[in-house]
Amino acid sequence: MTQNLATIQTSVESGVLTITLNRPESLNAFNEQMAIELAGALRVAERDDGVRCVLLTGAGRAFCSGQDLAEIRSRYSGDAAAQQLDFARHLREKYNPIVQRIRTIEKPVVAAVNGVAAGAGASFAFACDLRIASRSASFVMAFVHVGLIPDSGATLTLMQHMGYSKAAELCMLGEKLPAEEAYRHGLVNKLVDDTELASAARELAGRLAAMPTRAIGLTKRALNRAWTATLEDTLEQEAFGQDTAGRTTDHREGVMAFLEKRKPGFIGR
Ligand code: LHQ
Repeated sequence: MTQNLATIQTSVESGVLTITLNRPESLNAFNEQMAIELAGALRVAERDDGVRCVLLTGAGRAFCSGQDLAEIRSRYSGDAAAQQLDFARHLREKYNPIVQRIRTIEKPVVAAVNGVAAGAGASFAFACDLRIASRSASFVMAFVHVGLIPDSGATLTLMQHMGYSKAAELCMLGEKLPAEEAYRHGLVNKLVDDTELASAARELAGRLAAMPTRAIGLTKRALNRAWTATLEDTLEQEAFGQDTAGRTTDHREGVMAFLEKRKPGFIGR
């Protein structure tokens, strides 16, 4: 079932919710309407048991060019202090809820990076669990070129994926990072030819959607918490997660399938 909203397109197939950012004329620049629609789609994904993987991609030649700079042009006529306050609220209301939901939804979220991902558009891709990219894709920490700092979680997520040194280089110089190089640095999980991206992304997302969703969600929670936790906290988080995963039908199915030498049929519960 495909749904066309003003700025995004969504479709669900075999447990995969594909969200396509759909403002190709501005390289899928993120505006107020997209903030509402993307947050809404992620909310639905979180609640709907039929969705077992989310795939985020862009229409046309880009993934997302970040904040729609044309939309905020009018803000530059006011005084500097007022603009500062606006920026913080803008982030808290429009961007942060999306990044939070991508990171906390207990289902795998995959970015299919089909072209340039710039500014907050890159941050959205970094927030996803996995990134599959086409060879012509790229990442640009464009913030510095407009006198801003990286936002939407990128100061943490980029460093998690690449380490401080490379993250600092990309953020401070704002140079374009081609997908091939991103792949070599571990930022991109899988690199494919442009013509193969859509099918390879569908294949990867489909594979994830057929896996034990509860276990994957609890794994994601444990991985995210481990960043700021002590070993003691981590062991406790794993014990909690394992206790929950261990009570699922999918756990039982996985063990029985192994013992009976057959392929498991996971149902996501
Ligand atoms: C765009 C955009 C765009 C509008 C391309 N907006 N039209 C948070 C809090 C509050 C405020 C500020 O921001 C943030 C977070 C952020 O995301 S800050 C960073 C915002 N993004 C950028 O600074 C990136 C701006 N875009 C670019 O640097 C380039 O367009 C990239 C490197 C993405 C792609 O370059 P090209 O492949 O050479 O494409 P292009 O520049 O020719 O763009 C194609 C069209 O898309 C063009 O329109 P036109 O009518 O001339 O064809 C651009 O104006 C439009 N476009 N990005 N963010």
